[in-house]
Amino acid sequence: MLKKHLIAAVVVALALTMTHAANAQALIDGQVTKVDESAGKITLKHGPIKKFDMEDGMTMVFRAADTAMLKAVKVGDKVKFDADKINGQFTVTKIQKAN
Ligand SMILES: [Cu+2]
Repeated sequence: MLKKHLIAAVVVALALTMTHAANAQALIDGQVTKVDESAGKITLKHGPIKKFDMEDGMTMVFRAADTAMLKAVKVGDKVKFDADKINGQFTVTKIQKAN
């Protein structure tokens, strides 16, 4: 009984750790080159994004999932971000300043 619980706890802890690591790895390196708050868009120079078949880095415009994101960053900031294709548009779903 006790052993069973212990194993369950270890499995949960391991799963949480793996989820956390996967999330951290999913973030893409980028640098802000333009912010257009009124249009809800941000231009990012980014590294490779495998899920979009972008093997090389490039500079491109993304829609911001939430305009509040655009207030948190400024031109020149190095960032880590995540993006998804939403309604056919590349959309930043998460962005944070890189250290
Ligand atoms: Cu791109």
